[in-house]
Amino acid sequence: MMGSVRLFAAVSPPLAARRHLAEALERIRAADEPWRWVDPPRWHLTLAFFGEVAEDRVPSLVSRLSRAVARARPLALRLAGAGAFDRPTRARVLWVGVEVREDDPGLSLLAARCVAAGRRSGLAMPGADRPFRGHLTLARSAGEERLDAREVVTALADYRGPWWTASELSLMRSFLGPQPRYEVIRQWMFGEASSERIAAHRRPGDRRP
Ligand code: 2AM
Repeated sequence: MMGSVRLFAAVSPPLAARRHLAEALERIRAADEPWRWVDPPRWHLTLAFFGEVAEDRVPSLVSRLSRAVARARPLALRLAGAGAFDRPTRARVLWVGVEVREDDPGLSLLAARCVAAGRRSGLAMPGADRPFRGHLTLARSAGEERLDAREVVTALADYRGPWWTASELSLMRSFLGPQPRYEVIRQWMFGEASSERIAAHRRPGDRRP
């Protein structure tokens, strides 16, 4: 029987951005216990969620993604502001936003190309009909519970992290559990499909060797 893997494509904030945000969260976290907070090393910006991918579709997805990334150019990003899904009064997901310098459309363009890569590989692309909203998930409610996130969202509304240059896309595998675990399957530098390298056993946020 053929297996499947749960995959998504993401951009990982560098250590400086993680540290800055982790510091800003310290006060807030202590005050809000009902949230299940995501550990900073697992923080990422999802560009496309592929869902469960049958193993025989993975090679097609990998080669299409590598071509999509080859067309991307480095972008200046910072984490900024906050929000909640579905909405702050009844929230299941608490997130910080991402700001792209000079509203460079490159990030949403790359996200759209990743979604297209999934569709052309025959994937159903759950949820991809909604417009791309760049965000980094900070916390989730336990189960299906809806929480009042107004206080946290207000506390983070003016948050602005340090700028960084995003230049790498990761294809990540997700292992479900109380705290989902992620593994990097492939990484590509923007504009350099030929430099694809296999980087198993690394999580976003791990230091480079
Ligand atoms: P989230 O950050 O908003 O929770 C791995 O599950 C990643 O894929 C998460 O970052 C998650 O987004 C994202 N994702 C997008 N759509 C999803 C979906 N329909 N189901 C699960 N995860 C999804």
